[in-house]
Amino acid sequence: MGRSVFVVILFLGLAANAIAGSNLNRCFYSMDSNGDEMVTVDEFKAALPDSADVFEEADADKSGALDHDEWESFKSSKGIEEQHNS
Ligand SMILES: [Ca+2]
Repeated sequence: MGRSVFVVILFLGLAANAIAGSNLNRCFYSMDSNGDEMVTVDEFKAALPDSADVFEEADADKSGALDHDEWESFKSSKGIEEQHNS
C-alpha cells in the first residue's frame, strides 16, 4: 500500500514535468545559489542536473557562466515561459 502510493506520487511528478515540457523554466535567481548574479556551470548543474548539456548553448559569450540576460534570451529562443511560482 505504501509503495503504491509512492509510485503514484512519483508518476504524478514525472507527468507534471512532461506537461511543462522541460524544467528549463527556472528563474535565474533560483539557480544563482551564491547570489553573485552569475550562474556558473556548477550552479547550473546543481539546479538542473538533467539539463547540464544546455549550459553551453545558453552561455552565448562562452564565459563559463550565465548572466541574467543570457538565461532570459535562451529561454525566449526556446519559447519557454518562466514560472516564478515553481
Ligand atoms: Ca552565482
